Amino acid sequence: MKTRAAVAFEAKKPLEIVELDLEGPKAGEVLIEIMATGICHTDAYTLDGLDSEGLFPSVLGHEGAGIVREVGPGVTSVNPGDHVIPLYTPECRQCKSCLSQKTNLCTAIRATQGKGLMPDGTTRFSYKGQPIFHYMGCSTFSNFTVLPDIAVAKIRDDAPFQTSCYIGCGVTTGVGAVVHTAKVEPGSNVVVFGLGGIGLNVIQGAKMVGANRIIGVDLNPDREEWGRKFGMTHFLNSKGMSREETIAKIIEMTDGGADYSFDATGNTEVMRTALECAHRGWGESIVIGVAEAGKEISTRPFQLVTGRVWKGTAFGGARGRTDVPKIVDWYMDGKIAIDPMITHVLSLEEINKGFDLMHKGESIRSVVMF
Ligand code: NAD
Ligand code: AHE
Ligand code: ZN
Repeated sequence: MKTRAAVAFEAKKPLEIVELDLEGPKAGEVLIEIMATGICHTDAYTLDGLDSEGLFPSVLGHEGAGIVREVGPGVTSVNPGDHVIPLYTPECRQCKSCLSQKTNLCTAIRATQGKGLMPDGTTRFSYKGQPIFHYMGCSTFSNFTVLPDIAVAKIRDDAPFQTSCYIGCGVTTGVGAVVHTAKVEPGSNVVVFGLGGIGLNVIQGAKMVGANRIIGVDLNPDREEWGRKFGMTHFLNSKGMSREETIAKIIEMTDGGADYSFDATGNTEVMRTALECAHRGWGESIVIGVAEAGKEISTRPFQLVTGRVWKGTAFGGARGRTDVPKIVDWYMDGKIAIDPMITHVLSLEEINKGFDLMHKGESIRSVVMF
């Protein structure tokens, strides 16, 4: 079949809207009509050539929602007509990682996914006879895409696509980092670095679980108003502040340091600041941001010797098929907000504008509707 898609032919070049050839689902796979997709900073990072796993030409996008249109042989978990969210972190429920119950990082298809291929080692997309790579196993910047059935979460039919697509990455990552990874307790002091599409969801997750002080840190002063909308109690504009000054200020604001801090910037210097502003003896710092290829984090080991804990989280620690439908319920029941964070709704033809808005700090989430 044919599908309209925004293709990343080369790094650092705008996406091009073209008609691709798409092979139908093979055994264990499903064909999904993507109805809406968000644009996450990780898409921009890959398009900018900063992802060590980045492949071109490819169909980017990993924050979608859509409808199953066809299932391949052997698929029993979903049916045509089901509303679904594609999962870049699948949940096979059979691999060592899934069975461990210690991680959400299912390993069933990770190797081929990182190579831009389906589990059988081939791609379903092509353009003028040349293969086009999948991205994060999702490729939601295409009107139709194919995924393994272990990488789709069935969701309720009454959730609007325009907003529920954001649960495919940003919402689940931010809220999940609080609930699943950090397991923030009521009354905790929380510090969030980077109040964009992910950080604001950390804030609303922290509010949902009853955190006491929720301090947001950003260089963009406009983000103060955004943070306050979702439960931030204090704001620190760290522009022009050294690491030491930022840490000292946060220690003052939290009476000794953060119980939990989160990096949602992807900046390795900020990750260090986030760790070092955590409370001596017990503070935990969670790395959410994805750093450019080649970047490394460092700190004095003394920071860990004296009880701070450095952790990371992918997809908010959520087990996609199990947890994503629950997060959709939280949204539909009003426990978390999504609508105000969707600042721009674009057509596929306007997708590059979504990247520009993100780089200029003018959007929280842009969503493309097919
Ligand atoms: P975004 O562009 O919407 O927001 C980033 C925010 O960080 C902006 O408000 C920006 O002003 C702020 N910022 C940038 N540099 C800063 C600094 N030095 N100090 C303080 N604030 C700073 O991006 P997003 O979509 O929210 O994504 C944030 C990060 O999370 C990215 O690195 C993205 O790749 C990553 N991410 C990780 C996961 C995961 O599973 N671990 C999932 C989604 C996104
Ligand atoms: N491919 C990169 C790392 C990119 C990365 O860390 N991705 C996150 C999700 S970001 C979503 O917006 C993730 O889930 N990582 C776990 C995984 O298995 O990819 C690199 O550095 O190679
Ligand atoms: Zn993402």
